[in-house]
Amino acid sequence: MKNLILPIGALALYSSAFAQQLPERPNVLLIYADDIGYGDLSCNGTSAVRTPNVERLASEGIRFTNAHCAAATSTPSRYALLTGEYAWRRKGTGIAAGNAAMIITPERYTIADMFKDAGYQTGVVGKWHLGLGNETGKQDWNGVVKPNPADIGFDYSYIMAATADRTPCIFMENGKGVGLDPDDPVYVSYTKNFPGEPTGKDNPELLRMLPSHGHDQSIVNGISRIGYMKGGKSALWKDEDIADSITAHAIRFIEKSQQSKEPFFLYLATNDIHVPRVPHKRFAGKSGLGPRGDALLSFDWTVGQVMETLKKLNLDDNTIVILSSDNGAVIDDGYQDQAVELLGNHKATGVYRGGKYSSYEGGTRVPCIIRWKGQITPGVSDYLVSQVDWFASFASMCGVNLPEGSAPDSENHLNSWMDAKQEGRSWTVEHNVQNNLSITDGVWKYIPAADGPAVNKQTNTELGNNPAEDQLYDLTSDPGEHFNVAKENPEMVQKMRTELLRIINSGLHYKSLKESKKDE
Ligand code: NG6
Ligand code: CA
Repeated sequence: MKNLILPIGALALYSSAFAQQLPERPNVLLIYADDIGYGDLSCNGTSAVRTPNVERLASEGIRFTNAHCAAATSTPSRYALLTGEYAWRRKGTGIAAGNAAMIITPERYTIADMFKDAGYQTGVVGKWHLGLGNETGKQDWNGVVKPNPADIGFDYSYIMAATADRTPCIFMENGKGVGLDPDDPVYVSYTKNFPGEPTGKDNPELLRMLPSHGHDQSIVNGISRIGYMKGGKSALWKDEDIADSITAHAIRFIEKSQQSKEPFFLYLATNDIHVPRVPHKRFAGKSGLGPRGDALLSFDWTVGQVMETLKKLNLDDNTIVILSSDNGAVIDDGYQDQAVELLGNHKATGVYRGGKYSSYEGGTRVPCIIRWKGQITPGVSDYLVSQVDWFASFASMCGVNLPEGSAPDSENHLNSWMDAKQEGRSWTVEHNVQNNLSITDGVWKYIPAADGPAVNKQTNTELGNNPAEDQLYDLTSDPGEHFNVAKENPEMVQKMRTELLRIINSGLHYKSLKESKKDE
């Protein structure tokens, strides 16, 4: 359908060179964590929690030490991953409410469309956070909400509309609420409460975990959320079962895909380790770091389960597994879950400064592993790579010609994904929660002077905003961005500024940042 709109069309042509190398198109399993920081996974060396399944994946593949998501929060990172376009080029791509309209409109050509054009079976399971339906706040959650992931290339979806801390607290399968009883319809509002419904603000006595900031509206499963909802009792998720449910549906998708000869692309977006962190009792209390550490164990379990499934189905050699995260680490993100108190020596962002929301490296430098048994030589890559490039890189692998105007920021770096010795990107733009941009070439990091608070006081995160001066860091000698060397290196500042402006202005759909900020 999109090919009608975009006349050039996507042709699933297989380049003869690649076809020679590969007997079959590989399956692609993308495991996308939520809020897991660079240092949270033990393969990266600074975690107080062992994540052995991820360690094994890393030892069998390439572990990237300089991989970036496109933004320091979820919605814009996911937008960029799926569209191949930096989210700051588009208004309305900031952290989405639970009742937001679908942010990626059906006429956009997405990475899922690309895989479909290559003949893949496509699926998304887990956290969505990219809006659903045509109009914000106007969804009928009791019917089929459209557009949904099926309209942007996913044959199958089993998703949480937004996040675990946002209403509606139900899973949606192919656009429809799962387990809803027609006699108990579900309603959602982000403006006012439904009469008679308790809230975290007014009824803290009903809560089993108190918010630390925000998160004081409707109560579901003894936890208050962002947003209001009522009804839908039979469909409400139990937080402690979310990881099991997501994992089971991911495994089912993989198993079912084997009934067809076509390969699969599965975007498996975990809820772990986003707040509220309420892992299953198998993990509760097991990490010593409280629910945040326990959620890491839960994430690792999910990784183990899907890896076991691949093995059992004899798909190891024919499946590319990628693992990464949507933004950097945050410790207290809104609930009193002891994450701060029990942190100890755990370094969630590794040596990197800032974290989720931030322009500093802790915001977007995330764990990243790719494994393809028999094809990728295990190793470590320190080269700069970005999630925004998965689109063009996999399109190249599949031999799909991208329609003109699609994936404008995505570059084909298939070689650097497949070979730790191959250099990656020249530059990548980092995007913080205030929509402030910075840029790195992997060695230098430039953060232009920009308005915004220095610190997110709620989460205690340094955001990197400094209206008074430019910042320049030498990441080789100072990966923690402690010494601003902008004044000593005016030429480098100028060079990076020029490059950043060139990238901004190269956008096909560029609106000035000021304009997009106004629209947010
Ligand atoms: C913030 C929430 C935070 C989290 C974040 C989105 C408050 C005070 N904080 O607004 O808890 O939900 O949005 O996280 O409400 S993300 O990983 O999905 O981007
Ligand atoms: Ca996130």
